Amino acid sequence: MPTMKIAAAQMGGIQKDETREEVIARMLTLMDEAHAQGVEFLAYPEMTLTTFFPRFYVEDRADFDHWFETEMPNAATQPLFERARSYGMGFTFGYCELTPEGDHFNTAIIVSPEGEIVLKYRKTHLPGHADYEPERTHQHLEKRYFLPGDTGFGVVRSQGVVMGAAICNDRRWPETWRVLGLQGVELVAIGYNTPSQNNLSAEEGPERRLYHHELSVCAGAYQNSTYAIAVAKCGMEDGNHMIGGSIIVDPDGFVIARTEGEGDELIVAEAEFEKCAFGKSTVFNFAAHRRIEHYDLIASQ
Ligand code: CDT
Repeated sequence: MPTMKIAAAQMGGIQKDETREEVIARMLTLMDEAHAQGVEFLAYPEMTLTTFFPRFYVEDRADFDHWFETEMPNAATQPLFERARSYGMGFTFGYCELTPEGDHFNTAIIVSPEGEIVLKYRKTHLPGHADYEPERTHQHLEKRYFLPGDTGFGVVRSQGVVMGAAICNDRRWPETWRVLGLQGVELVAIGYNTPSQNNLSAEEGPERRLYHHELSVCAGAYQNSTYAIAVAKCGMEDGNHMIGGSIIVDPDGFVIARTEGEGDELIVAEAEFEKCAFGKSTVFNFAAHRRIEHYDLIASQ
């Protein structure tokens, strides 16, 4: 089993008027830094190329098509693919995808060190709402701008490791992790944009959201004996705050690297993938211990 340096490239806020080229320049700076530290796999956040626009309401959702990519790679992102290939580095990032059929998805891709897109994942669990809700202090309109993903949770063996992807809200759902775990996943990459402002409960806030984020990722990694990289776009974005707290978690559920700030920041960890085998062959040996005769409700409701 390979040992590999893996990293999270946390990104500070991407402002509304920031161009794709400006964002890619920031991503390249982090990639260069990663390469200098010997990183072989690098994860960027959900919706890396744009601001988190679901906080904004527009009547005609087509007015927001400019936030979406119609092809990948494209002229703006090509330099990222080329730099990674020159470094022999695999990577993953999230972006907004507009398909030739006119469908809109919140998407993440995993790219091999040869520059091939080896996995495409479209976000399954879309939080928020589809229409303007005046009682909210902050809108969260993912259900307006995206369709629920149609890919399901696939995995791919890349760089000798079974890799899978999830996006932001997916990390809070044990179903996400277990479907990946059942396919033997060893590395889950999760990008997120988690607003710290709360709309509906005075008790929620950045501290509690950070806690629930970390709780979800550590539990998912432990219960499926997999490494996880959870990487934020965070800090102030268009006057709104999003939590940081990017982490790399080992198959025992321990955080082995974490960011300190809320800006562009790289964290690196050494992943010893043979460590995934212990949990997968003992307490989380699914074939030996699961009792699927009692799990029907999970898939039927
Ligand atoms: N982008 C995204 O999915 N954000 C949601 C916000 C939910 S508020 C607790 C998330 O799950 O982080």
